[in-house]
Amino acid sequence: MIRIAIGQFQYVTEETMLFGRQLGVTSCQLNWPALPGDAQWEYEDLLALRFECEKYGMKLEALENTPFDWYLKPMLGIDGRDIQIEHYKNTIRNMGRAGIPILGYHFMPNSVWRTPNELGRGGAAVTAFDMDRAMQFQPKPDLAAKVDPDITVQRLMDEGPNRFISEDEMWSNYEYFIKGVIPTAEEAGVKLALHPDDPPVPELGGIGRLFHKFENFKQAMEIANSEAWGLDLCLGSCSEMPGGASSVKQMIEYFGPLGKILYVHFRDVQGTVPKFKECFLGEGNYNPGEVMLMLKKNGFTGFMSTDHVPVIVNDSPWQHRSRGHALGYMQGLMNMMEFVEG
Ligand SMILES: [Mn+2]
Repeated sequence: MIRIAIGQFQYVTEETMLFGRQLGVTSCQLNWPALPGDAQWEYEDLLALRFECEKYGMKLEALENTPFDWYLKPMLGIDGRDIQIEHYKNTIRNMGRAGIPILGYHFMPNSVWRTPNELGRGGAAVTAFDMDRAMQFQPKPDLAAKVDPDITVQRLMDEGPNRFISEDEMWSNYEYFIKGVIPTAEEAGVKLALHPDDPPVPELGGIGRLFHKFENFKQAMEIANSEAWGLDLCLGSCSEMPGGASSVKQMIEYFGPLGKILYVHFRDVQGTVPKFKECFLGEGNYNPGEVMLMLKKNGFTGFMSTDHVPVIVNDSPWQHRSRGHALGYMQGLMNMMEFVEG
């Protein structure tokens, strides 16, 4: 049964949980929850987190992203990756025991890139990406000019390969990582949900990117070859891909019937790579009603979460106002969908 979740927060607080409940939401998903540990999450902490959500009448649907540096070495394919993979497997096992069924992850060693915010509707601040403006952060061929000496990935690259990492190498890193962890996920009854690259381009900062086009998700699914492999289908990231709405539809029509869409980030952008900006639902590349209906018709039965949202005037740090709009928008579409033949 398709359902809506609140997401994009690290701590379970009464305010967050009541906000969700009062808006009629009974599912939640945390991003890199603030739990103890510097390499893996422990069973007792995960169980306590789940119980804390349930105390407020919220189902804990998924955790999205362990801290990035817990699996940076496998992503970069450098020494120490086997130890990190062992810790990651322990986290998966502990999640399974604690009854948390999905772990979201991405495979971007240097993470999400944005250029400075732009103005959206009515002057709302929205995040944006413009490859022209990002070029200055691309390393020179000899890596003499550093991207950012403070970021962990640059430090690891200096210690490790100290050179570009090609898309081919990233494929080999992905294969090593996913084949290392997925048997454990199967045993533990936990599914691993892959988030697309954001922005979806083949390379940034000297590091190849894999999940920027349809064919590559298909390839990853074939490499993993497992019931535990699936997608965190970020509609925003898919909409950023060349083709915009047609990329979103292609992903849903292929992976939906295969049961590979584990959950959905419901957001959109205006424009596609090399230049786009985020926006409110209903003014982006795709029609939200059409896409939600398409998810249903293609067999999707998971949860849909808010993702990044535009910054509305006088909003809170977690953007309650903007999230309230996105959640209400989605709920209205859910209601309308009941009147449409599946
Ligand atoms: Mn997303």
